[in-house]
Amino acid sequence: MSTNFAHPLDPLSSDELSTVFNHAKTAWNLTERHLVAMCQLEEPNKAEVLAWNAGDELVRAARLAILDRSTAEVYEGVITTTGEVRSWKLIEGAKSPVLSTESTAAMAVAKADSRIREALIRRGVTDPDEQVHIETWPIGAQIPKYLDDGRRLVWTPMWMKPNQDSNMYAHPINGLYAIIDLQTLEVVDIEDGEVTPTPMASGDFRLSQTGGHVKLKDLQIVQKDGVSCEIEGWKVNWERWNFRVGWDQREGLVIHDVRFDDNGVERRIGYRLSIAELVIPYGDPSQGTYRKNAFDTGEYGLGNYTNSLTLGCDCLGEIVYLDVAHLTPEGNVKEIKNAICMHEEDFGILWKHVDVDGHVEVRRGRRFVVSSIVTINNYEYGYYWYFYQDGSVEFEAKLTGILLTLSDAPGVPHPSATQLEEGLWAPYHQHTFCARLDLDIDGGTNTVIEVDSVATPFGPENPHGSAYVTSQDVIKSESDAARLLDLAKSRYWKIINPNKKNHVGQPVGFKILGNVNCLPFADPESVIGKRAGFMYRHLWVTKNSKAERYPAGEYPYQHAGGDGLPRWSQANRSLENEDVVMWYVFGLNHIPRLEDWPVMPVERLGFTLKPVGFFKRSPAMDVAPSMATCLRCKGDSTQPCTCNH
Ligand SMILES: [Cu+2]
Repeated sequence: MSTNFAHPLDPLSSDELSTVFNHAKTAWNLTERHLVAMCQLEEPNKAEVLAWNAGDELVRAARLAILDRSTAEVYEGVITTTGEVRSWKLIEGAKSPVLSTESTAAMAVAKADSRIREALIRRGVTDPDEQVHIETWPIGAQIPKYLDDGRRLVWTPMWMKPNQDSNMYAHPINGLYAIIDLQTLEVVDIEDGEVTPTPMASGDFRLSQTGGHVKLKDLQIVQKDGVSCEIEGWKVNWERWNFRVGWDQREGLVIHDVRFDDNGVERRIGYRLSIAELVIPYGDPSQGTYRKNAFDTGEYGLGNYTNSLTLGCDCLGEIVYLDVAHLTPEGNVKEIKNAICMHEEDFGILWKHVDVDGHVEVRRGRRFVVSSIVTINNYEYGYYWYFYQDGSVEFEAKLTGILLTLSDAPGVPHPSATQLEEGLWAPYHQHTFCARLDLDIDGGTNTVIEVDSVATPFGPENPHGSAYVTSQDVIKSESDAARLLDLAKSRYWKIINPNKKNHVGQPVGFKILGNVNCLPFADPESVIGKRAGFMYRHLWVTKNSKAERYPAGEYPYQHAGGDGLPRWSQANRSLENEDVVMWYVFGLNHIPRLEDWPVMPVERLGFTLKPVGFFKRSPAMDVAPSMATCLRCKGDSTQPCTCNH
């Protein structure tokens, strides 16, 4: 039995993963025909976690989704590290995410198929084994009628790799796709359309190819007195913040139990914050693209693709890393070293004022960063959580990597794509994220309010025409809780604790502020529109339920649609002064630029949780001036610099 955890929300350790899998094998008679689709920490109930003290008894448990390859059925079970089975059942109609083992096998099957090989040779490939890379994608759109009998299918975009270090995305092979049954590993159909030239302009990006000749002087971030954080296992104390870092095979990075020390009073802000789904619908209707509507979280398990980070490259400064582990489909433990990076960053000035007599007060701001990066085929996603000295928490997604491409005969127009080179196109697409925010503002029961700014009509209340007021609309129940942003009203949403008032008699709260956002262009009646119905609103609020974890449901792969937030909301549960979850949907409408090629400079989007009436006044006032020696005034390093540089 393994007990190497310090807290109920610590991610499952390597020992715990292998222990639960061994128990599961015995308890559920798992054989080679079974694959682990997902293994997650079975988080105890919130009340149990909040009441837990170090040293208390706790039996840890894992939730496993098991794929039976012989029937393509999915079973889910919860089993403890002591071998006690808490549940085990068939999930009717569920389709497992594509597992790495299955992808590898499907690629080999496609490559070995004589029809594919001949079709590749017709397209100018001289060595199909060495010069072609095949990807296995879920069919994210209509499945051909004659194949739509419930089987799990992948289809296979293919790329030419003229040399081992070529960027294959510069050389998409057009008009050739295998459709493979993941269960039988049969090529059930081959779509072999028009033969068009494969674009051969280079997409090279390796240093050995680009030279990287633009150089700057070295920049070091040194904390000579050490870091300002204390990290005990997965718990972080920094500045007045404390929280726990978590990690999940499906969601990747998770933040738990966020608290802030407000002049000696520890106040709860968030219980569990994660990015619960990421879906990328593509907008080009051509054969090579219309099926590309991947749920990177729900269909792949984003955490599986977590990078091992490199000091000085991915992260700069005094870094603390955390390692994570997960189960492979075969049930082996895979460890990812340096999976999560934590450090402090200088973040410019926090606040400043020069008084009439010339007196200067200025504070430099610092932020604490927890981050992780995944690579899923062509794209990289960085998830960054920032904690600020003004009481704010920010999530930022960093999008980089390589544009997904298509090729076509020179001269054929693609109005839903950007031409990068002759015959090489980058289709328009949207990256749509959904954050699941189980916030607990000063306690477990909260209310969400929509705040609009509204101009007062000319008249006795507004004689000069400049007046405007805010109107507050309490989101009372779930039928009322799917909302859209409105620029004309400067709309925002806040979550308050109606039971706790600040010194001016208003309920304490936080608001959520997005930056970049968009709405989907896929028709709500399209396959992707139905499967990702959550995309059509920016905010959803639900009553907290442990069973409601992902906005498009537990198993979006080939799902008929309608699951997740649109379905749960129909229960129309009351949301006033309840334990609620806010789901914030934010997207980047990506119209590719030439400058996004061949590797896209980081694009950023996300949201900030800002206190509104949570504190009596700015918590940044308590921050001491920085004492670093100013290189310009060469000031005394025990005194704040006043030279204003
Ligand atoms: Cu993009």
